[in-house]
Amino acid sequence: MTITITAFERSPDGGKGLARDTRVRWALEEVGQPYEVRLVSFKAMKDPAHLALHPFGQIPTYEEGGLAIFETGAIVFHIAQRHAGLLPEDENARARAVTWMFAALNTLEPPILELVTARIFEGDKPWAAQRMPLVEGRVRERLGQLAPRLGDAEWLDGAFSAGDLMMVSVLLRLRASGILDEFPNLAAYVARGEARPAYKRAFAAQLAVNAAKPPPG
Ligand SMILES: N[C@@H](CCC(=O)N[C@@H](CS)C(=O)NCC(=O)O)C(=O)O
Repeated sequence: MTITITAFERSPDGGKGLARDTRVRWALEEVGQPYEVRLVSFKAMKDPAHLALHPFGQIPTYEEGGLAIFETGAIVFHIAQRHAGLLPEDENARARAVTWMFAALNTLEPPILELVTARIFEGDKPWAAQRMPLVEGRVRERLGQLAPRLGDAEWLDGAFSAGDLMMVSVLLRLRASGILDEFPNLAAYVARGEARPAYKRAFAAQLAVNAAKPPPG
């Protein structure tokens, strides 16, 4: 059955790989599943046809036969459950890998997104300078907890898993802030993720869509 995902027709990041279709592409590359991509404009994302797939009018979505789902956590989990390569066989290890997926999305991503919003969309507000240390502090607190847990390990819990895929994807959003580099083992962890051939293929695929296009105006 053909897998079709949606992605930005023109990503606001111009192809830096930060749009969330990249993590879905990465998961599909890790498990060796071919996929098709339907590109959608910002306008089309709010049209009824797309809203039927994604009630919040966002990307990515995932369609396969009669199945249509959204939310990258659910999509990557679905891919990982259905195909070997992203979740361990051992039940307990599997539960721990899923735990790291949730930790990435529920515990790390919210303060990181808050920082991205503060830097990109609120930087010109009169209160921005006063608020920024608070927002950065919340990110540093989480990274300061994650870093000793990872320690010198290659991945968060044994072999690379969907938990690492999600954690690396979330941490990548921090790179522009410089904060990731304050935690050398986390920066190295992210670099290991980016060095995976499957990530490189996913990155190249989204870049091919965006490279030649100006960001949406
Ligand atoms: N929690 C959702 C977030 C999806 C999301 O924020 N998608 C962004 C692109 S990375 C989007 O579509 N933004 C456009 C919009 O919200 O109008 C997920 O993980 O899939």
